[in-house]
Amino acid sequence: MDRIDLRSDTVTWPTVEMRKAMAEAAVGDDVYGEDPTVNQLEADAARRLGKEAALFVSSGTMGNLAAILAHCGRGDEAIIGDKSHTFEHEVGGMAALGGVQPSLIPVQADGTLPLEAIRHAIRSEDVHYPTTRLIALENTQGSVGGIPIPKPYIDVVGALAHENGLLLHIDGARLFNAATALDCDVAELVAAADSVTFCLSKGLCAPVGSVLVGSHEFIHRARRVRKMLGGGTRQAGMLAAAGLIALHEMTGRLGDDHANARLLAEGLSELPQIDIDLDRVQTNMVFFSLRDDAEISAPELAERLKAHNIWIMAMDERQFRAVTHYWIRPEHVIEVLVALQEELS
Ligand code: TLP
Repeated sequence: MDRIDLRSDTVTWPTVEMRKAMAEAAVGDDVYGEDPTVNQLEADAARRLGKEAALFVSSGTMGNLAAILAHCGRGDEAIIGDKSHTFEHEVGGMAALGGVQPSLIPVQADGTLPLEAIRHAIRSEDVHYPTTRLIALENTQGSVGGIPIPKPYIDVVGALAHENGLLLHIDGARLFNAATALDCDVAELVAAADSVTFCLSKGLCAPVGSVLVGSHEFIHRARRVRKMLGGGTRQAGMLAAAGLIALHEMTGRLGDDHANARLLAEGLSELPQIDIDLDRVQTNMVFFSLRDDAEISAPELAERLKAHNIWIMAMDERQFRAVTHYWIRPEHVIEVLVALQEELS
């Protein structure tokens, strides 16, 4: 990449191997189910996540939306975190396009939704009430710092869902980061879920795409929703070819990104103008803020860093988010720390 870009892991460029695989990909018409590379990606992704079937979609947003629309009908309710990406950053798609009402539960600092609050939110049968249909979790939970949600909690939420005739969806945009941090097999991690979305295009470096997994019957319905959303693509094998490399070769190296996030976090903790909670740095995200006495705002500092070829996200007047990924090496982290020290002194 041509800059040190820590704004997100979505900024990653495809690797050289991906570009080559894309150029050489075997293709067909995927709406007819005839693209061999897409079919391989879907089969491999389903197997890897321990589910029956998978659907290649153009984004994490589309995967979550297709899942919600395939699980829920209009007027149904989905129990979901108030700081979840699906609720906050997906343009209200579940309500706008699915007529699905979110029932919001506060996301805790550890990324979980309190079990008692979930229990309380499940509607009983009453002529006045909407029908609760779905519980949705996010793993890693981005808004609280990319915190991985462990299997025992997911299993309990899955059991709670199923005992009450509900379904469990996981927005696993960074699911492989969670599995890496928890040192847990990814299929075991999501065993309790009825559907899972994971992104190929974040830390895994593919240029486009996410995968939605679940039962054969669910994926059949989700495929129809994807078509309705205009997401039925033709020679998508060009994209799936990069996705296959993402799935098979890039998932194993995410620990490097986590180590770089830790390196950055520890360096930041030495800077007197910065506040950071090191315990919250568990995957590839580093949230930190300027102390009250720092004489510069976060957006101003982010702007100044561009002169050092460093891009970082100011979340508000004081807070930043930095996300490590394949294109960030330890020497880049050192460059960032030196530039910050220079700008803050
Ligand atoms: N997140 C992006 C932005 O949209 C905020 C980022 O830079 O982190 N689920 C989660 C947990 C996500 O973080 C994202 C993207 C999505 C879903 C949506 O994925 P895309 O961008 O592929 O639609």
